[in-house]
Amino acid sequence: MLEDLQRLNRTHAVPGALSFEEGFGGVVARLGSAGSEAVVALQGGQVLSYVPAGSTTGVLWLSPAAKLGTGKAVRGGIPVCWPWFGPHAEPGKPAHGFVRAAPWTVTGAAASQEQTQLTLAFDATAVASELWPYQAQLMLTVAVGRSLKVTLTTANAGSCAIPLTEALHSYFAIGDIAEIGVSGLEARPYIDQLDAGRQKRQAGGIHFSSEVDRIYFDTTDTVTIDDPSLKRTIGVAKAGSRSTVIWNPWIEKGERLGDLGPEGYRRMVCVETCNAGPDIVTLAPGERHSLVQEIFVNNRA
Ligand code: TA6
Repeated sequence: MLEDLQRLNRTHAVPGALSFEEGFGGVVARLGSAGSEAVVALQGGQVLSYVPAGSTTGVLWLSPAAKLGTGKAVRGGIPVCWPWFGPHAEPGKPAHGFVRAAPWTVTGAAASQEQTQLTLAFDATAVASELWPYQAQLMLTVAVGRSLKVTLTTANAGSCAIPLTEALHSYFAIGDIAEIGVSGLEARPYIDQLDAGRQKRQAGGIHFSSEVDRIYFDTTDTVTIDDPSLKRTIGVAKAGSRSTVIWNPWIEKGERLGDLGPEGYRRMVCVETCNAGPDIVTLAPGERHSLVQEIFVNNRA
């Protein structure tokens, strides 16, 4: 690992803006700009933390059991779900695709007055055909500054059209799930994953008193988390996305997952920028598509 770190810092480090270090048992990039800071794991291209300037509390929730190199995705931060969202119809294929626990490569870094940017890549041109019979190049750009902007770009490098579902599966840190409200999806249709996939329509804002697992579709809306106990709102804007998933496991599933920590379900909510459910992206040969999530935080006095 030391050699990797030395090579990465020699090749891509930007003094005062980007460096590579050991973290959570693996290699992570630490990037900052104007008082904001993010940590990104090379495993999975996964943003693990984001602390905006002026905040003391991180915006992203991370499991207390977070550890890289276990062969499993780290719970928390922003897992990359690609090239399919959720469970796969074929047995043996991993839920949420096959890149969120895989090694990614650093391909670029840049720093300006306004932001610091890191680019990672995953070569999906030689995946075992029984797992995924297509060819693509995947790029992830993380830009930290006044906001955190994550862009996942898929380029079809093969000769067949690629059907794609995907997500930036973001876990947000909150004071108490029972006190927050999520707005921006009023009157939108959604698939209720906890009610046999029945299609329903959102009435008013979203509040939590049990497990919630919903794919809102046909929506390009910005979603806002209002957190009275942490005295802040978190805005989740997006582009290249027609679906948003809202998820909290609540008590029973939270305990079953086993890596949320004591009462962990109370401290997190997922607002996921996706193309999922009926919102399938079909990428023609040579075509590229970007899924973008931008996170803003407003702290109240
Ligand atoms: O995005 C919500 C969801 O699909 C839930 O159904 C739950 O499975 C969650 O993702 C976490 O999935 P994971 O495979 O990371 O445990």
